[in-house]
Parts: sequence; structure tokens; C-alpha cells
Amino acid sequence: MDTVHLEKDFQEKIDQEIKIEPKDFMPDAYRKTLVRQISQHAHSEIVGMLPESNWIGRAPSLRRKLGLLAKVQDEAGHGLYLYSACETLGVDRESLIEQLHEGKAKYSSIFNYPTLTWADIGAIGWLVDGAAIMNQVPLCRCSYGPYSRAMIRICKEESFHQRQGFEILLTLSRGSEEQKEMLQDSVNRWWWPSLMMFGPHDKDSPHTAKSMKWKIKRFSNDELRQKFVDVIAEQIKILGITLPDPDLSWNEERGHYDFGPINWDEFWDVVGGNGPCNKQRMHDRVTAHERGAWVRDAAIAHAEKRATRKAISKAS
Ligand code: BYC
Repeated sequence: MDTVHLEKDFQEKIDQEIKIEPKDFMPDAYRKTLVRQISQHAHSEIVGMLPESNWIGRAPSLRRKLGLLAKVQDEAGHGLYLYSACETLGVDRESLIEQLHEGKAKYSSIFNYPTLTWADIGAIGWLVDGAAIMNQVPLCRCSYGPYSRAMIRICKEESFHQRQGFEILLTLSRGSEEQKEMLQDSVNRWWWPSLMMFGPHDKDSPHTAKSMKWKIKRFSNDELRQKFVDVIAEQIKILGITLPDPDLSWNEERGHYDFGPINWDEFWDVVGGNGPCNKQRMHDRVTAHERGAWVRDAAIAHAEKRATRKAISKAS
């Protein structure tokens, strides 16, 4: 079959909600988009472990420490599912990681902000994982099979993370004046960066139209951001604090909350490598990778030894 027919069949399959699997025909641009998005997503999960792990040694109780440890381990698992899904598209993990370490690959802007207080761990769970879920639940229906299946498992775990985060904040909201201030300060700092996680406005988003046609994305950046604002503007009432946006108000006509302008200069600065923690994050990732070299070498040596033993016992 020629390329024109193959591409027509491919789009028809997508329109009929039939998943595309690794060995199926796919246009190069579709493959490229998936590698870009899934690898950025995987990098985000792995870099996302850093701001939270900063508080493992300082968690206020054993229960909190266990919860946080488990959450950070979950993020590592998410990274591994996603790198594996990406490898089904014909790229190898080592080269993806190399691109990240050389500063050539993007990861979510949100992880370039510092975690200054314990409340930040709650705010990350509630707002950052909350934004992640809003964005990622539709990805469970992504047209590419391995990505959609990875996302089902990831979303289940992310939902638990979000509840854990909210519970941390709820406890602080019922605490001392100092704890309430810490809570408000943390939400003030994480709110706008959380809105930026959804990406640029639709009019400035070069990839959205194609990704929606291919059913990689099911909603645009602005649609998801609005859904997130609508949910959080209600949930925050339970915490007895406010969002740092004087323009936030319910719009009866639209049936949505209106909200103020996002600082896109700050967003592009952070994406471009100049956020408060970009350099530290990359330094920490590269160091962790180098320190883990012996584990990878040992695993390869062990696999080789097993393969040799198997070959010898087969031959004898
Ligand atoms: N940060 O055309 P657009 C997590 C880039 S992990 C940095 O709208 P697209 C979690 C974008 O890549 C959170 N860069 O792109 C982990 C593109 O640049 P390139 C990560 C961003 O792909 C641990 C350019 O801007 N989630 O949840 O259609 C603990 C134009 O954008 C950002 C995912 O990765 C950003 N925020 O839409 C807790 C989900 N936004 O590639 C939580 C999967 C945009 O042309 N990814 N850019 O150089 C997606 O859903 C989509 O890729 C995005 C962007 C909505 C993020």
C-alpha cells in the first residue's frame, strides 16, 4: 500500500477509536510527537522526585515520612513506565536521558521551583498532582496503546497523591496561626506555576491542533486549565484560605471561574532554563545518574552471567 493510503487508514483507525500499537504503520510526525511528549513526561516524573525528596529527611512524623517516601518512589515508577512506552517507538532510553542531561530535552516547568516549607509538600500533592491528573486522565484515552495503558496506572497513583497532599494541607488549616500562615504562603507560591503546567494559551500552542486530530490530546491546554481552576476554586473553601488572584470570580454566564492573567514571561524563562532551580535540578540529576552507574553495570554483568550459564546448560 502507498503512503497516502496508509495514512488514510491510520487516521480512520484513530477516528474509530482503535488504538495504534508499536508495530502498526504510523506517520513519522505522529511518532515524533509521541516521542517528544512521552519523553518530556518521563523526564518530568524523574526530575519531579527532587523537590519532594528534599523533605523526606525532615517530614514532621514517621507517618508523613512513609507517605512521602512512597510517593517519591511512585514517581520513579511512573518515569520507568513512560521511558518503556517511549522505547516502543524505536528510541533508546540512554539517548533520551542524555538529551535531558545535556539540557536539550524539556521537562515540566513546575519542578524548577523550590520547596521551602513542609506545606509545599502538601501544595505539590494538591495543586501539582491535581493539575497533572486533570491533564493526564484524558491521556488514558490517547490513541497510542502503550502510552494510554501506562497512563491508566499512573493516574490511579496520582489520585492517591493528590488526596495525600490535600490531607496535609487540611491538617495545617486546623493547626496554629503559624501553620495557617505557612499554608497560605505555600499556596500563594505554587498557584501560578501550577496553572503554567498546562502549557501556553491555545493560540500560542504549536502542537495542540495536530495532537488533537491524532487523539493524543483530547482537550486543549486552555480547556484543561479552566477545568482545574473551577475545581480548585471550590476546594480551597474547605481550607479556609484564598488563591492569590484578585480577578478570580464566578462568571454566571460562562458557567466557569474567571481568573487573572498568567505571567508568560516567567513561564518561558523557566522553560528556557532560567527558573529558580533549573541548574540545581540538572546538577542533582546528572550526579544521581553518575552515582548509579555501578548499579547499571552490575545489572548488565549479572544478566550476561545468567545468559552464559543458560547457554552452557543448554549445550551440555
Ligand atoms: N513545562 O504546543 P504546546 C507530573 C512546551 S509530570 C515545560 O502546548 P504540547 C508530576 C512544550 O513541550 C508533569 N515545557 O505542547 C510528576 C512545547 O515545546 P517543544 C508533566 C512546556 O505538547 C511528579 C512548547 O512548550 N506532564 O505530572 O501540545 C510529581 C509548546 O507547547 C510546558 C506531562 O508531561 C511546561 N509546563 O502540550 C507530580 C503530560 N508546557 O516540545 C506530578 C504530558 C508546554 O515544542 N504532556 N511546554 O520544544 C502534555 O500533556 C503536553 O505535552 C503539554 C504541552 C500539555 C505539557
